[in-house]
Amino acid sequence: MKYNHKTVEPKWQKIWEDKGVFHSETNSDKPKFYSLIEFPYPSGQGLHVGHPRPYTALDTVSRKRRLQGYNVLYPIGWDAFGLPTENYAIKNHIHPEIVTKNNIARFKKQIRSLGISFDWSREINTTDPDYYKWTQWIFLQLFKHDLAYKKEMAVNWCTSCKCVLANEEVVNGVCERCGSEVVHRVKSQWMLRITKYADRLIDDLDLVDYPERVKLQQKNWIGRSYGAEVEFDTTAGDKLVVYTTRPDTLYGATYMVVSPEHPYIEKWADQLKNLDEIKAYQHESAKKSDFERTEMNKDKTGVKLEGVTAINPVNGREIPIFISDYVLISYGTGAIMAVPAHDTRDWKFAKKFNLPIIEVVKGGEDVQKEAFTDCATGIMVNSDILNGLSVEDAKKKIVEVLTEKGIGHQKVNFKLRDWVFSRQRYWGEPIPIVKCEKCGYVPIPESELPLKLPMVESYEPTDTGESPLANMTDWVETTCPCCGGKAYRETDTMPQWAGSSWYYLRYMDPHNNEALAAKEALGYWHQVDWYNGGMEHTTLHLLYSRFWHKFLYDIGVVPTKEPYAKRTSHGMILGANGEKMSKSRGNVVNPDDIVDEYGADTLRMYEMFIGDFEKAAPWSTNSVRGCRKFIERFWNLQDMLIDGDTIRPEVEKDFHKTIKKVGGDIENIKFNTAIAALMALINTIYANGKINKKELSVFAILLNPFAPHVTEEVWEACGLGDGILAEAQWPEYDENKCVDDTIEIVAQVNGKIKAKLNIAADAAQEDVLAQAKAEQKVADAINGMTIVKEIYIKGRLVNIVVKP
Ligand code: ANZ
Ligand code: ZN
Repeated sequence: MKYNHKTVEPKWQKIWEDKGVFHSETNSDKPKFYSLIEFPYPSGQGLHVGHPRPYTALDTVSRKRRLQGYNVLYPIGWDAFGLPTENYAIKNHIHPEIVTKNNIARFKKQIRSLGISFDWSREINTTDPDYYKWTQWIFLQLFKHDLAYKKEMAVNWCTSCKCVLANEEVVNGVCERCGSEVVHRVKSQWMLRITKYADRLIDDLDLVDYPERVKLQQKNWIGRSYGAEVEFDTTAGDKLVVYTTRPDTLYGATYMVVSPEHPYIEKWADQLKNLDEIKAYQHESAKKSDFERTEMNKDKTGVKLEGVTAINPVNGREIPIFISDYVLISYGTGAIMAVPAHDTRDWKFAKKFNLPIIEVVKGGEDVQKEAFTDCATGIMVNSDILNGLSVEDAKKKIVEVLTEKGIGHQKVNFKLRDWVFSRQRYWGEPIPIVKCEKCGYVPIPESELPLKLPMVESYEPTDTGESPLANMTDWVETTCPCCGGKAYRETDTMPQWAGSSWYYLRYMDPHNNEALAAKEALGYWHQVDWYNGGMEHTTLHLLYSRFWHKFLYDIGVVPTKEPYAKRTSHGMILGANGEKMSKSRGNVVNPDDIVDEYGADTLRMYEMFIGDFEKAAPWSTNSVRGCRKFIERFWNLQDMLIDGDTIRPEVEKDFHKTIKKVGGDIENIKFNTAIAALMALINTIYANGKINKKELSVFAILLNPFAPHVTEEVWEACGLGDGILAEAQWPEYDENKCVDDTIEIVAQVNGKIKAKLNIAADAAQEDVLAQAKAEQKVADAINGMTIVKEIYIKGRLVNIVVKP
């Protein structure tokens, strides 16, 4: 009988649903396992083939863990507020609520067709008032703890979305979402004090299992730096304070730079002889993004202040002050001491403006030719009391001296800024605050939550920068909960990141009306055990949700310091040409078509087989067919079936090795090599010509996490066990039966035998080479030489060709 996925797949999806096999219980004798994928944004385009990659990956893990006896929570929901829906709604004159509903229905149908083992009874939707009631509640707690505040400030304004953006949403100077120009605008904004958590957001990375690259990106984004603030006297009388990470280089400071926005320019206006030139420069730099301004390789520009100079406090020398756009007002003190000998930007600036370059750390390049920036080596020179010290010691000493004199002190700075939390758009959570003329900003009582988004006629953004809600006088005008006087509702809404900052908690207890989740549920599920998501969220959602979680921990709502115990990150799926899939490139693959033609199991297998899970991979329809063929080969095992309730000796080793390999690889996100092992095992079985019931049951269980439908069908058709496969037990392996057959080979360097190696008969070339190089005699022979070639003749020898 030919395998027909069109009847088999819907059949099993229905059985799983009817039996509720993927429902997770809050409380169970089994160990718990909470696996999470980043919930989708239900866009108008529907699912693309990138979505199933992470879903299938954690589905594979979740299904395996269930077979291993875990109580697994693997939930899904919709992150549905936000701009794309709103923009679509405006264009097509359909209310965003209806657009959202339709998009969700489509996504849901598509996701269901993939046979992912989500617990649909816990489905959530961030635009549901029963959900955003708790988003608003968390905001109120932040407000009460002085972590939400309103501030007039220069913000990033997307000229196309007509909306402010958080720093994290500005990528390479343009809007992360639409790619349009981002300019600065002064606006009154709601802000969240994420900076208060900066230290803990770095330090607590020690508590979690994240890929090193994710930790590093977060650390760099938060940007903790240790340095000092130093005061310079000026001829204008005011003291100019700088932030420096290299106070040791103070004797080499030959000029100073203030940011074009520095308040002293205004203050010193009367004394500045070239004010017009300075003003013109300020005007030019206002047009540039911070990204442009701080680019390393950009030509350095600036204007010298005529009429005011500064005094270097350690040697009394008079030094000039410049304004230049490479110094930002938003960091440190907005002013620097410039040390051209040891800072590359200062060096370039000094060369251009012909300023003295004084070496104060010896041990590297000629500082007239290039800045010497290394601070791990090098000895202080030309620095009076610091001469002869290492950089580290010099830093300590100079800070001591400056502190004693009262003109400097140690200082820790962060790159991280507070989170701009309001958006001038309609399709978001209303901010539950009113403004009263008498009482100021007043939170609405918790009993009035959710504060529902009112229906409006027009939700077009306005050029004035106000949210469409501002036009709804009836809704805006209200009474003050505090004094009963006249008050106005906040008309800005929350950013798209709000609902996703805590959604993983709601899954623990999604229908609770009394709390965001019951204490018992929070206590039982504790934290997410394994979270997979995109690298693009490392400094956005991942950082924001860690911040909210820490706050909820501080106020006693959640029991853990960190939301996610473990994080993994998938690579993107690219078009067949290796470029990003997009409509304009015409290389988009629709998963529905693949499911229709080859089946969900094939799509799933392919998504897991496509390559290293953490790396981007181009789509290949040929390999899709290869996966379908493998599924048919599995299906056809039924034709070779014989009786037998133990694994036969001739295939025993292959089975045990595969059980070990597949289980280990799934846990280590090496899905592709797990599948390769299953492919190898099926070849062995075909070569053997037979498979008995026990063997087929083991094979079916191992394949089940990847291809759940076809394995259930074979399980049932061949009567491989009681009940359905989803309720079976993951097989155990015997370590003794996994030992490889070993063989002896020789290791040569330039054709001369250096050692004998015992290697696994089927060891991969790279492993054999590594083993050879680990031999002392081989290592000695190649030490200091250049490797020209590495040869492995399978089962016989390794030869490493080297030359001096
Ligand atoms: C003197 C110096 C000498 C510096 C030297 C570096 C090397 P991080 O690590 O990023 O904190 N800086 C300070 N405030 C700045 C601003 N608002 N805009 C642009 N640059 C600023 O770097 C701190 C260093 O960046 C500071 O240390 C300062 O230059 C510069 F051999 O001071 B340094
Ligand atoms: Zn009031």
